Amino acid sequence: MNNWLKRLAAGVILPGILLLSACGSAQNESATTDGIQERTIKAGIGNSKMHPQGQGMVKFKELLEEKSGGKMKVQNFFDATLGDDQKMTEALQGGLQEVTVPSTSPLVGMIKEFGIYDFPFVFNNEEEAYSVLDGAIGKKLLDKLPEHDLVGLGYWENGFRNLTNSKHPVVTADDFKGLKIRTMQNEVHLDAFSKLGANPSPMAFSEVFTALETGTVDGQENPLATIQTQKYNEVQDYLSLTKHVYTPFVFLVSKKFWDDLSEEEQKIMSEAAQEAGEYQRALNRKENEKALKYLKEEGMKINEVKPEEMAKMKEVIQPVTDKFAQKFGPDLVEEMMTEVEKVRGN
Ligand code: KDG
Repeated sequence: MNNWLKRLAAGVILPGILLLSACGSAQNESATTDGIQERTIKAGIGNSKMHPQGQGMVKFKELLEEKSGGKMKVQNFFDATLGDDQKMTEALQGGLQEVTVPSTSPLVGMIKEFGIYDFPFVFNNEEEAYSVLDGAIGKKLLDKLPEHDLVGLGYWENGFRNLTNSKHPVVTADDFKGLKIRTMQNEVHLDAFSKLGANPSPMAFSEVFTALETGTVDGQENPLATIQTQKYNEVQDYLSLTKHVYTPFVFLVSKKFWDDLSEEEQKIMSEAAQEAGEYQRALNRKENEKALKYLKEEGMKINEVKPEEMAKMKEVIQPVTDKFAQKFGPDLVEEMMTEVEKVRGN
């Protein structure tokens, strides 16, 4: 090849080849991740990475990164490093954070109807809760989120809550009397524990361990996996399996962020939240069983609560439930109870 031809090859043909191959790879990419942009999602929760909720977030990250061909990246923050449930929810509303998965309970000040999930002793098992959460009622409440600058992609599981304390086993309704108990920031929980004769004190999740350690409160209530991962057993002797209420988590996305996503991005984000949620719920059920065994081995004094004693506790609390049913919407409560009865086959 003479010099002229060599120069032509280097100056025209080679860049041409490079350009063509660059187009080719751009086309390949757009064939798989069309309409997906590079994005970084800040996601925060109060629980630790080891908690089933933390593991659910790890799964969500994996799934979204895979579905977006690595373009949508998730940065997970655990242990309330971005703040507690309420603070992170406000950060989503302001567009400062993209995802959080709080308990529904602290959101009741914003959407009062979420309070129906806080009624004690409504669900007997997870299946009953799922039928309400994953059905028409759950959706109706998620549909209220956008008017608060939030989008809900479904419910994950916090689970059945049990009481721990440093004073004595809680076997009967009377045993609550005089106990200083930390509750979530939720009016149903506050009134229910007051009705049982306890002294409830609302507090953000990240403050609970210190409050138990310093004796500011005598006890708290949470699902078993949380009691284990937060190491409450180190500062609490008694664990009573009261299973007094089932708390859902709700997967929240900032609406400001959501509205900026393409349809395809919204679709894969919904799918990732849903699939990670199924994984999280299954893991949660398994880990709660393991946690019970662990807490026993660690020396907590654990007691079951007989069904007739639970029924008595429910009876004491009933005026609270009735009062809030009026506030949250009697028809909605009725609809929830009908759904539960249907699952029970009644
Ligand atoms: O990550 C979730 C926690 O922030 C919180 O919702 C846990 O149930 C909880 C509590 O007691 O505050």
